[in-house]
Amino acid sequence: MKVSRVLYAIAIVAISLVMVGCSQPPAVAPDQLTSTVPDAKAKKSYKDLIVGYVQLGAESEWRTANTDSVKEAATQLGVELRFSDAQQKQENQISAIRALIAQKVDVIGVAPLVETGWDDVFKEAKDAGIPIILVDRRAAVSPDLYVTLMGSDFLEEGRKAARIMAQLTDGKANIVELQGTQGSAPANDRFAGFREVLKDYPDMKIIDTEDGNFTVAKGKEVMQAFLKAHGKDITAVFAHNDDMALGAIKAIEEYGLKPGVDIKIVSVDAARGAFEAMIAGKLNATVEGNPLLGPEFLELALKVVNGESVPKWIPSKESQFLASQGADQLEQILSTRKY
Ligand code: GYE
Repeated sequence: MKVSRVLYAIAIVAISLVMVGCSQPPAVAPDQLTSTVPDAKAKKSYKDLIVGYVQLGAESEWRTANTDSVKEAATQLGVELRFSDAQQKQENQISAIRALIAQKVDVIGVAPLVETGWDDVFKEAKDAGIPIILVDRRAAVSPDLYVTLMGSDFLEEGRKAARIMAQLTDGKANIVELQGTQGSAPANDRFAGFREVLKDYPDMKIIDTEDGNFTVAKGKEVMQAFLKAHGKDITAVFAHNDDMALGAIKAIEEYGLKPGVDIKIVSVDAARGAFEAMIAGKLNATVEGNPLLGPEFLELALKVVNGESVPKWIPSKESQFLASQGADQLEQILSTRKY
């Protein structure tokens, strides 16, 4: 039959192709493959990467979410991560970077505590051929001392907070400000961005401002001092992060006033504690800052180590949340969030 003859022919061709495949040597022996392409340096994969991450501390919910994100991403991708926590001390960050240089890691991620004071140690990394990736916070160094910065637009966060505050107070407020760690990029920029917008609102006045170091404890302590000095004159609080706002909420309650009602409060980060406070009506709004940078940081690290070009700044995509959205909606949003 014609069909069986065709099938027979196909089978013969297939068998002979397989036999040719088995008996023929490969066109190029495996060990010759690289030498035929003279300057093709073997690309690294995640499994070959050794990455240092010089975290600045564990001062806030945002920070611990950032740490978890980097650690989880490293485990998932099989990257060897050398992590250190500097406990909010720049000298600890500097010695951690030096140790990583000595260990000859492939790349170092740094979340700089403050903006200044990095030139020497970043230069040491550069001289050792180890790229620096700035994660989250900026450092005031010459652009050739780091490959890229990934993180938020802190200036815009300050502006957003001021616009929300203007709406909440109809453009009339006596504001006290809880600043983040003195000299840090987010504190410097949130301070400046907030004031930039306030120029358009002559009846919104900053009556006091103090460093609250981005922590609940310091936020509470500074707010207590503000209340002692200004009492009921205070109508609004701008906290550079949620943790300080949570501390301020406690101080206001202890003082006998209603946070979120008697005193309007706007903060930055949009971490879990802030959502809970908004749902309870004690915080009026939070501007989002995304700490979940781990996967993208490691993707960048791999690209950089493999010589691929990357943008000098990779801004985070961020939103804002208001207590006026209502508890139901906020609860629903919170259930989808990791931090
Ligand atoms: O807002 C704060 C943290 O650098 C964006 O640091 C980060 C800030 C964040 O301590 O909660």
